[in-house]
Order: sequence, then C-alpha cells, then structure tokens
Amino acid sequence: MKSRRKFLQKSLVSSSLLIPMSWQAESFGVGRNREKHKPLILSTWNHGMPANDKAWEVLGNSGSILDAVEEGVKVTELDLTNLSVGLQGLPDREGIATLDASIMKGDGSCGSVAFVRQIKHPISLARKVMENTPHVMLAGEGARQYAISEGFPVEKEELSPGAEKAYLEWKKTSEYKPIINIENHDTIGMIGLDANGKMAGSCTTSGLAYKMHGRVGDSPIIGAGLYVDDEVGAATATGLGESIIRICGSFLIVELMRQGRTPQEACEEAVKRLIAKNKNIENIQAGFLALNKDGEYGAYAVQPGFNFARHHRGGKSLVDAGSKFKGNG
Ligand code: SD4
Repeated sequence: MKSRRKFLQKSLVSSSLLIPMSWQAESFGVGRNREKHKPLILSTWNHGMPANDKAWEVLGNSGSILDAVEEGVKVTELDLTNLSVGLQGLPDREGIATLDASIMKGDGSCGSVAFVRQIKHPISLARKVMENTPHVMLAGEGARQYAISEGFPVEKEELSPGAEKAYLEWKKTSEYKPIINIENHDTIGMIGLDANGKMAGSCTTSGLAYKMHGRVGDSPIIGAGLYVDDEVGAATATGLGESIIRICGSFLIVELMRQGRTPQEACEEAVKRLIAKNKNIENIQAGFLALNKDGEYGAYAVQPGFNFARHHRGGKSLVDAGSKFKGNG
C-alpha cells in the first residue's frame, strides 16, 4: 500500500497558521533527518492526510494541540472507507467490532479505552477518562457504561457493509493470517507540537482483524501505542500490537530521544529492538513515528509500505518511511 496519491490543494486559513498548502508525496529514507518545524502535526498512513487537515484547522482556531489531535483522528473514526479504525472496522472472530484508543498530553495526563463496543468516538471517550476520572484506562462493558453516563450515543451493533463482506469471506476458512500493510495495519496515531512547544498525541483503532474476542492491542496502552512528554518528544506506533507491546515501543522511542537520539535514530533503534524480540518477523509489520520538542521528526518500519502525513507551516505531504527490510519490490 505504497500510496503516492496526490490530494487536491486546499488552503487552510487561520489567524496564526497561514500556510500555502502544496501537496507532494515524498520519500523519507534512513538518512539523518534534521528538519525542524513548529507547529508540526504527524499521523500514520495516508488516511492521516484528511485527519491532519482537520487537526491543523482546529489548532489554528482553538490553539489547543489536545483538541487538534482529538478532532483530527475523529475524522478517521467516521471514515466508512477505513476498515481498521472506528465501528466500521473489521470485526473480531465473533463478528463484533471492538475498539481501542488513547490520548496523551505532554504533561503526563493520559486516558484510554480498550475493547469497547458501540461507541463511535473512542478517542473522545479516552479523553473523558483522562479528564473526568481518577483512572487512566477503562475497558469493555465498564468503558461502555461510562460512555453512556457521559452522554455518548450508543450505536446499533452491526457491521458496516465493507466489514460484513470481508468477515463473511473470512469465515469460509476462518484462517488467521494477517496481510501486511493491508488488512491489519491501518491504525491512526497522531502526534503534534504547537508553536509554544506543547505536545499531545492520539491513537485509535479497531485493532487486528479477526482477533480473538477480548484481545487488546498496543494502541490503548500508554507507552506502547502512544507516549508524549513535553520535556522530550512524542511517539506513536502502528502494526502488530503484540510486537509493539513487547518492547514498550513508544515509551522506548521517547526515552531514546531523551538520551540524545534524533527521532529518526530512535525509531530505527525501536525497530531493531522489535526485530530482536519477535519471532516470525517476516510476517510482522510495525511502524513508528516520532517528533521531538524542537520539531524534528522521524519514522521507520519493519517492512516497506509505511507512510505518514506531515503538516507544517510550509505545506503538507504524505511521506514514505524507510524500513529495515526492503521486500521484494
Ligand atoms: C493493534 N496496532 O491493534 C493495532 C493495529 C494497527 O495499523 O496498528 N493497525 O495491534
């Protein structure tokens, strides 16, 4: 899924964030990237482009990087063409869509929900957990009940047409065989830095297609799918959650940056660590995205095909990340 799709030029107008939005697709190799941008919004995969558009607009209007990363990924949660985020996503092996999400601010505040059903915007529920409860994480029926108490609408439990078609097809064999980059790896993780150096991040997913009922991935686990620290930087992950949890991927990257690595070097080191700690690596895709407090950024994946959306004052683009393995073309 090496998308080099060109998107229409749009202009985003706000008082503080006037940017001429030229669209380009770029390649982002293993090199030592030292480019800096503040503000900067990054998110995983090509669905990150419309999500970042929204985040950028919200940042311009409200000035809040937290609002920006929440509203940005809500676009993906509603995107009916996306089968790996939101209630329209591919279900577990019982045919039920269950969602994971997390949100974090650079001051250490964080919230998440896991294995939640029937709630359209798990990212907003994660934010409520962060802001209105003494807890960090709510799961399953408890998370759903909490959503109801906060006034979230409860959606009918039915698969989207795309998910139902895929599920019925899968049921013919019920074989669990993730297809790298296509079927299972399109979580959106978004990390952002505002003009004053404040950071926030969000991550939301329907998780692995045809997972066991009750399975939770890395996305709602603070430190695995997402980590943000205003003193250092932020990181988010996509791909096979089990492989990312094993190395506390996002926390690892932030700690490597704290020790002086660039975001690019930290992402590459995390991929190296992940490869060392996981068997059957040829069947695993995982990708990381990071930025530091100066506005430098980096990305790296195990397999080719990972890309990310990048918005800053100078423009916006979809960038191909480098990867440890090169694939067969
Ligand atoms: C998970 N990390 O649940 C998620 C899936 C994913 O891109 O990232 N897809 O394991």
